Amino acid sequence: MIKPSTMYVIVGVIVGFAIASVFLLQSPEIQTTVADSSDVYPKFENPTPRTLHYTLIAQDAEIEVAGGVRATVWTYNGTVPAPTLRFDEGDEVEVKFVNETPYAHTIHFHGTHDSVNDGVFPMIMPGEEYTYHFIAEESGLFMYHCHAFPTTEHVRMGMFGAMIIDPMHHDMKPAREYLFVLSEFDLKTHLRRSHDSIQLMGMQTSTWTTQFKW
Ligand SMILES: [Cu+2]
Repeated sequence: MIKPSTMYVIVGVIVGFAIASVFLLQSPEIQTTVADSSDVYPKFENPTPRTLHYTLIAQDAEIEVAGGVRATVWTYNGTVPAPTLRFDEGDEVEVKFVNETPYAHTIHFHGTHDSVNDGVFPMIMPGEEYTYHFIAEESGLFMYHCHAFPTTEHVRMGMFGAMIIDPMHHDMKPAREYLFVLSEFDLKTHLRRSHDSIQLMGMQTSTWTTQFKW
């Protein structure tokens, strides 16, 4: 049984919140407006956009992930994570992609791109080249990665990196800047390479897990 004094407090709090809510909703400072996409991702004109050319090469590699421990990985340009790409908002970007591996790969750039430059399709087959074009927008820090299927496998094998698109207007410049690209190699994972292959979206692919040697 709730004591009458407790009940007064509960009712008082409820009534207080109700009155406060009515006043807050009427406050002109918090009137909502209709947002469109440019409010969420403001875009600014770059008066001097550059045209930037990059080459990323899909390469199988073996890298040292800890003292004396080496892992077989799939890479862009031989490193995990892949090279960091950096542009200014509004720059025109051209990325030539060369696939030197025995598997189909792509480069999927996060952000908004038309389908032929978004790197989900088409698959770039072994020995093929493909050039992606896009305007660097919206500003922000993004991931790029292989989107060949199964995508999680290609990312886990090492095909990912960071892409920074600097905004045209910096309200405040950083005193120092650090970029962390986090990933994990689990040394306790059983060394295994499955030769079972699976059919996925009409493509033949093999199942790999990261292999270690030490
Ligand atoms: Cu891939």
